[in-house]
Amino acid sequence: MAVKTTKKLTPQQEALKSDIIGKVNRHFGKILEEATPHMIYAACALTVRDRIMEKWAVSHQEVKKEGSKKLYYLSFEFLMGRLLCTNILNLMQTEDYKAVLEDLGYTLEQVAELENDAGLGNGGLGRLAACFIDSLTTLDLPAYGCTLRYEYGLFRQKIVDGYQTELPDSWLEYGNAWEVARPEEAVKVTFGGDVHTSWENGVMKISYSNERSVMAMPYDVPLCGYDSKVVNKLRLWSAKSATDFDMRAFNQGEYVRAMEEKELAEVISKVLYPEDNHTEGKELRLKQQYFLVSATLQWILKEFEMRNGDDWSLLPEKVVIHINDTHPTMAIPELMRLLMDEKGLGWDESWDIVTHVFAYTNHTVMREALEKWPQDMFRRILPRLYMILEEMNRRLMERLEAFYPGDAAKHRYMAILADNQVSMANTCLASCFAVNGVSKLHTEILKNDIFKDYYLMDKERFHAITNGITFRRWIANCNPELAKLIDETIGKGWLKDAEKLSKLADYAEDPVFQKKFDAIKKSNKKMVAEYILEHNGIKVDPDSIFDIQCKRLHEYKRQMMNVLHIIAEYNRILTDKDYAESYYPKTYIFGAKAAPGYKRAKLIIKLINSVGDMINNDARINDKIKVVFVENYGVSIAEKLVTAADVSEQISTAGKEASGTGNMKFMLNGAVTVGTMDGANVEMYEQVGDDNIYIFGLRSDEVAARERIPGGDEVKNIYATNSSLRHALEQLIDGSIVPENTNLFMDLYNTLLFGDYGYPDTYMVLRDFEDYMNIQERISKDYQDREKWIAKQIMNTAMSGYFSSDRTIEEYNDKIWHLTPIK
Ligand code: 26Q
Repeated sequence: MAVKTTKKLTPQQEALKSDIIGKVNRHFGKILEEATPHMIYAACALTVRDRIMEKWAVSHQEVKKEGSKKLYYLSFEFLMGRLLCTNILNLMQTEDYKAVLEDLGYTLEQVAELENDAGLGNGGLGRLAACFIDSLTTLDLPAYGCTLRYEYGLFRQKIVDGYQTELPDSWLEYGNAWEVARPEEAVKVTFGGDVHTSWENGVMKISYSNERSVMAMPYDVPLCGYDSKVVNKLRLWSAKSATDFDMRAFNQGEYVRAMEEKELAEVISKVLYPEDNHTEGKELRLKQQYFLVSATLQWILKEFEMRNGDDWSLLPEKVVIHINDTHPTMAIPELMRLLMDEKGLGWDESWDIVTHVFAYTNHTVMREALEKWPQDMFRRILPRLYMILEEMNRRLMERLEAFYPGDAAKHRYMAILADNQVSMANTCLASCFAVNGVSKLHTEILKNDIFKDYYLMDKERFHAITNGITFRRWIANCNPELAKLIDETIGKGWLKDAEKLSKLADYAEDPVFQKKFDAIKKSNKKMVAEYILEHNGIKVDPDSIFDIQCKRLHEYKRQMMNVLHIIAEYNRILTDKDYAESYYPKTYIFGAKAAPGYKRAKLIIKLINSVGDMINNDARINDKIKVVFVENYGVSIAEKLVTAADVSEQISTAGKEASGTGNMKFMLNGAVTVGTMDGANVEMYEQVGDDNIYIFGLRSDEVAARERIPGGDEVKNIYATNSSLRHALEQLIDGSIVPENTNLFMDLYNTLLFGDYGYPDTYMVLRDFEDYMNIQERISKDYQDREKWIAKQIMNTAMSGYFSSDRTIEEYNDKIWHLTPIK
């Protein structure tokens, strides 16, 4: 731990210090000298939580007094990462905590590192939800995030012999300092059984038999905004056996059976499904979905009733519910159920309310990610919801017949229920008052392609809202030196008004500013080099070009193209003397988790590691190329990597990456992007202009045209004419990379050249390769013109203001939510 400083504390800091010591005493029963670093962390977190709680009490009263409309953001993922530093920053107390901890012999960074990441998400979609809640709160908008309290978040990745292995992420093992349990607000969620209908005075009554119930127990994490008085919360629902609440089973002597049921019930919130951009019809996932949705809606209605009584027609004025991708779609039929079966409303009245309450965001156009459930499974687990979907579908068919008369094929693929499947996207499209894509290009694809026929029925409902990231985490916290330099150069306002960053453009060519900017990048690169040395045992040169691709591993993201290109560069260094002499050293850094069942993605991880072993240990290369795979990529590792990149790899097949948000994090921290015209890259290009981004490859319409034909001839021709690509491909299967197992990468070779269903090169890796190779060569050259390059980096930071999630949230609010900021 750090050496104690002797700086004098201010009275406020003295008070904070005794608060922290007080927590150590009272919470852990220890004196300061006996406290472990982890206790110091927890004590700090508890003092922060106290401060947020004080604000919360006030903010809560304001919302109540004003009767404000509220947003409930439903998401199966909230990838929060660590909370200590963001909370302290948002409370504007970073300097105080730093000083006090130093006085106690620690640094804030050391203490912050002791917090487990809350890894309750797979990737982009989950991290977006986390950025949104920060911006919502900072903009004083009343909002709740709602998700599951997974006991295990996204698995921990351990690389063994170059292969990914998965370990459980037991993030709650030391408890969670931020959450507050609310047992008094637990609700019951019911599954399965038989539904009985009867009529009483002309009103349909629903009853159940043989159903099973699970209790949903809420835990609240209060969240404060940056320099704001508002406190919002993230509500995490945890599954608890109903027998804990209802002791009947015990009285009947069924102790063991009761315990078995307890296990079965509590498994619901046990673990986050680790697939992203892919769905599989797993029963437990279906149960998770209903569990979150039903618990949340019961709570929403209870809160509404407390404030507004039972005039349910006011619900759309007071409540907006956002569905983060289709995963919480069951909220729609569940609200129908609650309004009809529990509150006694008729179908038409309920439908009128439901269709004014829900908004839906789509995050992917990948076919395998469009959620569909087998009808039998759905009916068995959620019989009443299924009945409601049947009626929704019947009425939908009438609407479709009116709009598209006689077009049975169209009705069928637009249906909620068809081909023995329940379509979640169609359920949303049939019910939500707003639908949006997450970048301009992505929204165009929704409107003109995958949701075209719904778009034509009601165009006004569709919105393009480009994603964003919170600048508080993604620069102020992760790159404090750069944030400080910006403060000194253009003043402080930019953290709340990101467009102000554009003033930095005036300094892009200023030698003094350039020098400072470059020194910060260099020092971040040194820090990452140390991290790599410690964790990978690989020595990398901070003066080399840091070229980074970190994101989930997926074929469409094309880590494969990156590796093939590295192999080609390596070959060329070995064979072309002039090239070798002029080659500017490069460090290629990867970070990626693969879904545990995605074999090919896992093989690509092995390939990256094997190529790394081959190159890093080849003396002939003379350390000119290093390839590093950073294990267990997640939010906290991203916070380091994004600050240290010279080149940011955003190379997905055009049309496939809905937006991307990692691209924005790198840009903000002054990396130059090499990318395709995909997702938000297109808008980054618009912001920085041709000189400050490296765009290559097929455009999305060109990709789409190629997807309509098998494309074998084109691929064969590339194979025949591009010898460096051909050579790299052959090395996949000739034992060059892993001599003891020649066949290891055969599947990768085959899928590129022959494809899975007669469509070779599904993701256009081969077809974009040459363009990629050329642009990489240009980057290496341009990097060496230091002044020009640093100017490009500065321009990237300067023009990134548009990608603040504050802007994104303002757009959602103007176009969709219509919330009023709390005074
Ligand atoms: C669904 C059903 C069953 C199991 C898993 C899933 C599932 C889980 C996660 C399906 C998809 C996801 C995640 C999708 C995702 O992260 N999409 C990304 O969203 C980002 C935020 O909008 C975009 O920037 C990315 O482009 C997009 O890939």
